[in-house]
Amino acid sequence: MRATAQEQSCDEQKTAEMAERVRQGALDRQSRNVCQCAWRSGASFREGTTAACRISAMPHLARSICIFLLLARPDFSIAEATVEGRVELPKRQTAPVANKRYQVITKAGIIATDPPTAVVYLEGKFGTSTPARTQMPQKDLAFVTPLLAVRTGTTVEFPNLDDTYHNIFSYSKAKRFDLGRYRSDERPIPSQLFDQPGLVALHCDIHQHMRGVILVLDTPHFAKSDPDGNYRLSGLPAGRYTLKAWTNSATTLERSIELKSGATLRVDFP
Ligand SMILES: [Cu+2]
Repeated sequence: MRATAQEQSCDEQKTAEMAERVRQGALDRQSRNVCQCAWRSGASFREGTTAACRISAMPHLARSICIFLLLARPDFSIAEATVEGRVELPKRQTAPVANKRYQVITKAGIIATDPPTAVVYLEGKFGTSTPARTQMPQKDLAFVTPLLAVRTGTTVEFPNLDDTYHNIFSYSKAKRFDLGRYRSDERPIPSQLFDQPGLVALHCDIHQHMRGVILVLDTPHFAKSDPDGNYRLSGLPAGRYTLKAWTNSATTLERSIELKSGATLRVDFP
C-alpha cells in the first residue's frame, strides 16, 4: 500500500520522536509501542497487529528502528494473547429440567449457580478502571441473569420488567444496599455503584426465592464458562499472571500462568 504525503510526514515525525526517545534512554513500555503507531497506513493498521509493525511496509529509517527495538527488547509485545480451557464444575444440585433457567442457590452457606457455572478471570495490574454501566433486570420474579461478573467501578442498574414490585437488597460486605420497593416505570432505574471487589449476594425483600450474585472483580479480563465448563479469554496482554476460576462462594481455583504474544495457552482446572 502506498503512503500518502500526509502519512509520510506523520511517519517521519513519529520516527524522529522514536529516535529521540531511544537516544534519551526513555524507552518505557509505552514508547516501545510507538512503532505500532509509526505506520498508520489506513486500513492496514490495527492496534495490536501481529505483523511485527508491518515492518516490510515501512520506510527505511522506521524499519531500522523497529528492528532495533525488536532485537533490543525480547519481551517487547504488541500481539494479544488468549487463554482457554475447561473448568471441572461441581456436580449439579438438582436434576436437569428442560427449559428451566439457571439460578442461584445457597446450600450449607455456599452460594453457587445451578446448573454450575464458572467465572474465569485474570488477576494482575491493568490500570484504573473507567466508569462502566450494565444492567441486571428482573423478569418473571427472577433475575434474568442470576450471575453477573463486573469490573470494580461498574454501576449496575436493576430494571424491574415485571408488573409487580421488587425490592432488591444485599447485606454483603463488598456492597450493602437496599433499593426499596420499585415498579417497572421507576425512573431513573434504581442502580448501585460496585466499588469494592468481592461477592455480592442479591435478594428481593418481596420474593424470598429470588437470588442473584454479582462478582465484582479487580480486572477487565473475565468470562463466564459454558455449562460444560469451557471458557475463553482473548485480547490479553502478555506477561505473568494468576488465572482464577470461581465456581462457588467457597471455591476459587487458581494457576500461575505466562501469556506470550500472539499465542493461545490452554489451562484446565484443576
Ligand atoms: Cu421481587
